[in-house]
Amino acid sequence: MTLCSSPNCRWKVIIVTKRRVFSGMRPTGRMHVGNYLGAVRNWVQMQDTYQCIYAVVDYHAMTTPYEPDQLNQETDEMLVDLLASGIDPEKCTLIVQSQVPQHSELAWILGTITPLGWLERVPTFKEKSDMHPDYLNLGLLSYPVLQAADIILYKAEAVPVGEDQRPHVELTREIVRRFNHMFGDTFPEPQVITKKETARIASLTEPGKKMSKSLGPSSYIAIGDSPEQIREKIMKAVTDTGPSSGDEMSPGVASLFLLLRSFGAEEQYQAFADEYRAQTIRYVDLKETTADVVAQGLQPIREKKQEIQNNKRMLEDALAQGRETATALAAETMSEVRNRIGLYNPRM
Ligand code: AQP
Repeated sequence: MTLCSSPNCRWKVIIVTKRRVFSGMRPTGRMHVGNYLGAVRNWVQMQDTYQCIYAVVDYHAMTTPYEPDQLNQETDEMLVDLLASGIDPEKCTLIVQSQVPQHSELAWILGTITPLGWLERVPTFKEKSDMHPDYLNLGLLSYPVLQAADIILYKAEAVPVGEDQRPHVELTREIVRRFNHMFGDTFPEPQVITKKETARIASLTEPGKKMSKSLGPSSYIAIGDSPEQIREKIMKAVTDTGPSSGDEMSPGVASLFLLLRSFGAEEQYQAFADEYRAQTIRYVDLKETTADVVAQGLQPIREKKQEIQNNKRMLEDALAQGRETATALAAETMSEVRNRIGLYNPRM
């Protein structure tokens, strides 16, 4: 709260600033229902109450094997998927990470204060290096440092993500504490925001693992999949992976129930839950109903995708605006950072 600056005025002026939010999506394949339910649906809701900056994080996509032409294409597709899912450039700032050069500038600086041991214990480093043993690179190890830079470049206070990203945001908080301790209070410690029920959607083919672009198209439902593709994938989904312990559902069955509840009506979910308890459930029926509700739930997104693909001008305008807004915010932060850490400034 502040007082009005006019001499005879006794009005108090309340300046309310929206809390800032950042989150990103790797353009490594089609956006799937794991990305959508775990993160993007939250992003869409937050647009009305927060100042949101959302990014397609193409530098992150370069840490695992990729083809240059494909990266360009995937970035474009991911932008279309985000807009189709409800990301509205009138309400948020939408960018491609590599178009705002301060992301990598700040990442370098943060890299100089991040102990190696912090990075070596990040679970995704181990997972991705096991997945691509011939593609071990420094970028993969320092991925969480770039992610920290992405978030704090905008002094974001909240990061809406799926459960798998929690350790990365925790590391960002550690880096922030270290930076603030070494150079003075500069950045807020960002909070993770997850939707508990949908924070981890399982793979259709390996339900012990999370749904992931890199596990291949049969393991996930892309938000642009046709009803036929959705049906085929769900009918093939793994339901029982060995005997379940006591009353606990197997991960595959639990995953179908989660999709049913996320896209269908509560009564449909309850009816199958009753059958499951009564041990009269037929998984083929559960799969058919789940396939129907997922296909119906994604229909508006499929239609919007088509609309955006026919009007790429709208996407270009949104990105130009997003880049301008983000670059201005980033420049402000970097000017402060450069001063704090003692980089050469001839005017001092
Ligand atoms: N299975 C999931 N359940 C819930 N949330 C998920 N997210 C990803 N998978 C699930 C969330 O989606 C956001 C964007 O993720 P990303 O593409 O940047 O990276 P990721 O987590 O590595 O996603 P993928 O699909 O597994 O990609 P690849 O195969 O390229 O590594 C994040 O908020 C994430 O939590």
